[in-house]
Amino acid sequence: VQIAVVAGGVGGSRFVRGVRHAYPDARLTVIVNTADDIRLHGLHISPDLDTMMYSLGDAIDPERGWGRADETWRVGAELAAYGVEPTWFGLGDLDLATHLVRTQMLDAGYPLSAVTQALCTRWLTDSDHLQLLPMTDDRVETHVVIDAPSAPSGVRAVHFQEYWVKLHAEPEARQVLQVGIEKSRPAPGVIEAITEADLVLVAPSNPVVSVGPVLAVPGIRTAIIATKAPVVGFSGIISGAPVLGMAHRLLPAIGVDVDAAAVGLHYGSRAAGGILDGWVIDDTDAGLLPRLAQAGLTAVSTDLIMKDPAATSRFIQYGVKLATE
Ligand code: GDP
Ligand code: FO1
Ligand code: CA
Repeated sequence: VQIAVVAGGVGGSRFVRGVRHAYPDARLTVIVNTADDIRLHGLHISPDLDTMMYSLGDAIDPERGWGRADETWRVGAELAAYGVEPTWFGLGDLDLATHLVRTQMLDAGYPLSAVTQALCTRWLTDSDHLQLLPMTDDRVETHVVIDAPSAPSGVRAVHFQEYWVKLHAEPEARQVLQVGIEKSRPAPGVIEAITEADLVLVAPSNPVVSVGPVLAVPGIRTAIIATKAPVVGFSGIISGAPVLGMAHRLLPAIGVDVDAAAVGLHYGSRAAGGILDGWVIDDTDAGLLPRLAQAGLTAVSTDLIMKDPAATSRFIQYGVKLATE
C-alpha cells in the first residue's frame, strides 16, 4: 500500500505517527509545507520539515512539539548578548546543527528535497518505508499583512514566523500571502506520490499556513483532484477552535469560518471540484454533519484528539473506512 500525506509541523507530525501505527507496512510519502521557512543569522530554517523529521526520528521535544528533546540554548544566548536580532526565535544548540548542514548544502547547490533526504538518513532507515518531501524546492514564504498606522499604506507585511512567534498572532491578519508560490514547482516525487498512491490523507494541519500552501503549489491540487486514490481529510478545528495553535487568527483572513464544516467545505468535495472524498470531524461537532451532507461532502465524526499514536491510528482507520465506503 502506498499512502501520501499532506502535512504541516506539530499537528502534521502527530498525525503521521498515527498513520504509521495504522498502516505499519505501507510506503508513506509525507508532503510537507515549506512556506514557514525563514533565513535567520544566515541559516535556512525549515520548521515544519524539522518538526516532522525529529518527530519521526523520536528526537522531538514532547512538550513543545517542535525542536529537539534535551535541547540547550547557549548559542542563542550568546547571539542575544551580542545584540544580534532577531532574539524572538528560539534556536537551540542541537537544532542549529541541522540548520548549518541544510544551509551549507543549499549554498553548495543541492535542492531542498535532496538536503531533506540527506538529513533524514540520520533519523530514518530504509526499512521505515517513509519519505519526507518538501512541497517544493523553490523559495516560498508566507507573509501576513497587518495594520501599521504609521506606514504610508496603513499596513505592513511580516514574515509568518514574526507574526506567529514574535507577535503571537495578536494583530488582526488582513491578508495571508504565499510569496513566490505562483512560480514554484512541486518538488521531485510529489506528483508521483499523489498519482501513484492508494490513499491520500490530509492531516488536521493548519488550513491557512500548512495545508493551504501545499495545495497552492501549481500542480499539486490538480494531482490530488485527478488521483485514483481516495482522498480523506481530518479537521484540526474542534468545537469551533484549533486544538492547539492560533489557526483561528488566520482563517478569517481567507474568509473561512472557524468551524469544522467551513474548513471541510473550503477544501471541497471532489465531486464538486474540491479535493476531498471524505471529511472527518470530531464527535463534538456531529451537529455539523447534516450541513456537510447537504453540501455534498461525505463526512463522519469520531474522537479526533491525537492523544497518542494508537488513538490517532484508530480515528484514521475509522475515517478512511467510512469515508471511502
Ligand atoms: P504547525 O505547522 O506546527 O503549526 O502544525 P500543523 O499545521 O501541522 O498543525 C497545527 C494544527 O493541528 C492546529 O491547527 C491544530 O488544530 C491541529 N491539531 C493539533 N492537535 C490536534 C489533535 O489532537 N487533534 C486534531 N484533530 N487536530 C489537532
Ligand atoms: N515556535 C515558537 O513558538 N517559538 C520559537 O522560538 C520557535 C523556534 C523554532 C525553531 C526551529 C523550529 O524548527 C521550529 C521553531 N518553532 C518555534 C516552531 C515553529 O516555528 C512554529 O510554531 C510553526 O512553524 C508554526 O507553524
Ligand atoms: Ca507550520
